[in-house]
Amino acid sequence: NLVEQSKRSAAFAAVDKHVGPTVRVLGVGSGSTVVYAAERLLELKRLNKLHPELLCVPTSFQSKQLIVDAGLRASDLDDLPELDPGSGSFASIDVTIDGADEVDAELNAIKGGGGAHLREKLVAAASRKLVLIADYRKDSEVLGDKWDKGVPVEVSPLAWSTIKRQLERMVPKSRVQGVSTADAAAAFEFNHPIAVLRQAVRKAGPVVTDNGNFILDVSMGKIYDPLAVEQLIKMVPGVIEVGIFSSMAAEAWFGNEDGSIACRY
Ligand code: DER
Repeated sequence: NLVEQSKRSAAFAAVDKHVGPTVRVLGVGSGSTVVYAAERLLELKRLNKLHPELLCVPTSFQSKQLIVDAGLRASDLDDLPELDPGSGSFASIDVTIDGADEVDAELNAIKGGGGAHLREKLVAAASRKLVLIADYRKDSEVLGDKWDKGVPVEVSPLAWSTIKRQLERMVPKSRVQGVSTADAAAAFEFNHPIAVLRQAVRKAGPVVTDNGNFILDVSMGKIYDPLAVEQLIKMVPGVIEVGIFSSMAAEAWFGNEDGSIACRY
């Protein structure tokens, strides 16, 4: 169908552009779009177009399965040396290819629809370059405009209901140094965010992430200042990671409805 075809087009284009014989360490994201990236990696491997010693860094149990099923070698993030010792960068991964739930005009992204955003952000942060791949439904101007399931927030199960209450009291106009609240711009749309504990479908009770935590999906409408919101949420005690990736992606590849491919960078 159109959506799956557009995921596949974006995934193939991004892998072909970024994963060649010189890539030694590749971060592999999670979700359904990355499945097509793994399909392309398997093809390239068969064509001997990959580095013979290519190491792939997973971002979830699912991602690890994709790597193994593609006949590639998986490595843990903390087993890897830094690529450019002595430089400003601490990167240990050449490039990471990952999906997204929504990408705005400045390449900020909402991630975590698949519940993998903690390890995805760790791997992305350790990468020289993060490349997002998505179907046309994710191609947006402002976060929260197309993705209406809220911002995924991984939280400690110990205090999830307290954290829920705190997140629902977040104020759109947080006081900016020296600027009165009245003049501060709104960081997000809703006056009263709604935080919902993500329930599992094929298991009774809440979703438990690969890391043993819960997820609160926080609906706050349009997100005008992703970095401010990411910081605001991250400061709440017990929040482990926020599914807002502010200014982390270098490129985003979208499969369009008409079969064409667009790359935002
Ligand atoms: O959970 C995640 O972060 C995934 O990357 C998600 O954002 C994209 O999943 P999809 O490719 O199945 O839409």
